[in-house]
Amino acid sequence: MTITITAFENSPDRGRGLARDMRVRWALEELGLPYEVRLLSFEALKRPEHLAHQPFGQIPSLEDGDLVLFESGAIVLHLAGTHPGLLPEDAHARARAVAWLVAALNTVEPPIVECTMAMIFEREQAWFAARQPMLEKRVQARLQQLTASLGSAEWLDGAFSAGDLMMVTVLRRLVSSNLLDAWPPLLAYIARAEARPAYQRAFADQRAVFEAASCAGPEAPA
Ligand code: GTB
Repeated sequence: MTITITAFENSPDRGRGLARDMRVRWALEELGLPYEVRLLSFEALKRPEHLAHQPFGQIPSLEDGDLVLFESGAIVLHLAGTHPGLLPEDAHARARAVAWLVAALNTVEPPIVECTMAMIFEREQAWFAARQPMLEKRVQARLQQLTASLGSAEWLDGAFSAGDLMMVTVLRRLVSSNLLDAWPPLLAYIARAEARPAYQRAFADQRAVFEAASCAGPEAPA
């Protein structure tokens, strides 16, 4: 039975692959699994049919046979746990790869989201100038620690894994800021990941949704 995922019909990221369906698309491509995409409007996200699949009214969700799943981390772990290619066979190496995936979502993504959301939505607030340096400092602390962990290695722990996949999608949220500029090893790490054929296919597929929507009607809000 074909796997189905959900994604924005009209993504606010304008085809830059920053929405969280990208990590699921990329995992599916790495694993060589065919899939279909159900595109949803913002209104459709909040309808009972979708809330039955994703209780917070968000994308992505996944249908895989009888299984309906939400949360991009749980979805990538499910796919990586049921098909070979994104988690090592060795139990300890597998546990460490899972740790990197959880670290991406739980330790690295929160300060990045807080900082980038402030840049996008809070710039006009009176307190923005006072608060932003603190938010950027928190992001830089994580980037410094991640750079130290990566060292001169290609990937975070041996072969490319679901941990790297998740970490790169999290770091990519910073690409339109200058916050990665001080960390050339992380820029190279992201570039290595983006060069993977599976990433390229996933990126092109989500980009095609944006291009089709741009041809079809008015531009989505930035
Ligand atoms: N923890 C959940 C997961 O990992 O699956 C979070 C899912 C989530 O935040 N989904 C967002 C969503 O559906 C889309 S990805 N939002 C609609 C809503 O909450 O009503 C977040 C996102 C959106 C836009 C950009 N962008 O424009 O750059 C980047 C990321």
